[in-house]
Amino acid sequence: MIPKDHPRYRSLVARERIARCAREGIVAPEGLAAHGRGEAFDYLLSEKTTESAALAERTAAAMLLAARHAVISVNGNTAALAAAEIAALQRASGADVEVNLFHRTEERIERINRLLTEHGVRVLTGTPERIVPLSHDRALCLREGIGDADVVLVPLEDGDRCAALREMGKAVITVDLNPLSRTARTATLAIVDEVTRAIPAIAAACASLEAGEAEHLIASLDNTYLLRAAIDEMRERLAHALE
Ligand code: PTJ
Repeated sequence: MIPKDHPRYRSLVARERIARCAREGIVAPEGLAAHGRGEAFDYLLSEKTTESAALAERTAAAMLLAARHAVISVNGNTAALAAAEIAALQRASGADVEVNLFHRTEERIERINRLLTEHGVRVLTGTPERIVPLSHDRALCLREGIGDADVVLVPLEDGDRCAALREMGKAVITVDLNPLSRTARTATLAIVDEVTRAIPAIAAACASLEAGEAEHLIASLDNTYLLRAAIDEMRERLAHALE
């Protein structure tokens, strides 16, 4: 039992959840390493949503709402940390949700589908096909889901699939605490924020975008500017770390 007044309460709760979901076969063992990398970068952001991340989150909401067909692609780490938040974002944005895994097994797909459903997500299911131009199993997706989408939100992604989805002409939004990752640099829009802060912020923005704001956000989207801003925030934090 983690005491509520522990200074690292939120982080310890997230760790506990990721570890439990790894034992239950929802999170891949490799997902534990990915989580640790995320934690390190979050430290450099003081574990807070920056101004540039908040702008990216509003832009993501605009893109999801303007899409012909938006799909949220969920992996093991995202399901473990943010199942309820994904359900709320689905309600706010009308996006479809599909499970897509790097370390794919049918058993993990089923477990993640079940966890998401228990939290109120309507998960697309069907027969996956090799549609994304990749040599590994991330090529597998649903023709009527990611296959048909024009906008795909891929939190905690690996760079390969992000690039392949872009090659297919899709707009890709990612949530990745590492602004240097291939995913962040290849995405149409990278949100450098922790997934449990980012997903609710996108959902809140879906409900609060004002008339004309969505068009403006989409027209002025500049991913390189957003990544530079995130790196600047981290550099500032390091420069003043011991003051
Ligand atoms: O469930 P699977 O089989 O699809 O596998 C999922 C993982 C995460 C193992 C797989 O996609 C993977 O290997 O991802 P990478 O290449 O390690 O990339 C994950 C990125 O997410 C890294 O850049 C991390 O910094 C970042 N990250 C980790 N935890 C969080 C995060 N970003 C936001 N919020 C987090 N909680």
